[in-house]
Amino acid sequence: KLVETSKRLAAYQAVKDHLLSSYTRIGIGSGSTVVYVVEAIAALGPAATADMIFYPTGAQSEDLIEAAGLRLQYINKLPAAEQLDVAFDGADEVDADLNLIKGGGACLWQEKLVATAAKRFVCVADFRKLSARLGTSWKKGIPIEVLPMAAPRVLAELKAMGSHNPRIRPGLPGKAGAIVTDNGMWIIDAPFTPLLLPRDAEEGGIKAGNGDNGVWQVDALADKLIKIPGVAEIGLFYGNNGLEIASGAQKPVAAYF
Ligand code: DER
Repeated sequence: KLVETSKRLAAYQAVKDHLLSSYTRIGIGSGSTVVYVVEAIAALGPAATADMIFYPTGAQSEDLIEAAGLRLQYINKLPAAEQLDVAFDGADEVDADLNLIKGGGACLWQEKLVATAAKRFVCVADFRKLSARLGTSWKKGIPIEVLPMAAPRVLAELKAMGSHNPRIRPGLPGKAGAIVTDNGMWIIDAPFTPLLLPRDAEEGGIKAGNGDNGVWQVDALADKLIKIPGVAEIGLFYGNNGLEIASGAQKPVAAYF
């Protein structure tokens, strides 16, 4: 109950603070917290959202938008030179620099696509998600979307990088075999020791942070993971100072807990 209340409060506050009436293009993430974001937007009433178009990050997100009676459009229909005004999404873990682990719902690829197409990225998460460093509370590992036939080699590379027991995410009851994402891919969850922040190294923390003695800094790990052949996208939204999800993308304007 407390968690659901926290999700709802965070969602309503985020919409109040960051859905401006002048906005016309809004990204909607995936998961259970973003359900409250859509609820809060729908609660504004049809007149307030009449000129707004909502861009989903997967099948669940698409259903949320449609069920709320909001206008739906897909990110591939957004002219490449243009951006969304804002994107709202959840996270599995948020560190002190607003780096995120995402992908608990296996929607990370389209989530990152939409997030990087937005001028502003607003992360909405309940109090459980905030921690000092990524990997402290979210123990399941960094979600990585992979080409199924590349999975064995990606697993081997992750082990060589110091991941503890990386594994292909199994299907839920009723689905034999691996989970298949909205994009027809698999998810590998790769646990690492908590990821260092830039300030750790500066403040005399473990100097390396680049995999030496098995300790990684967020951006060093992200840069290595994305280059593994067969990796389509990684569930790390990161930046040295706040969230630069990808070059050119804006840092997050806020995270709500
Ligand atoms: O899969 C994702 O990245 C989702 O945003 C997920 O991590 C958040 O899910 P929750 O809001 O249900 O915790």
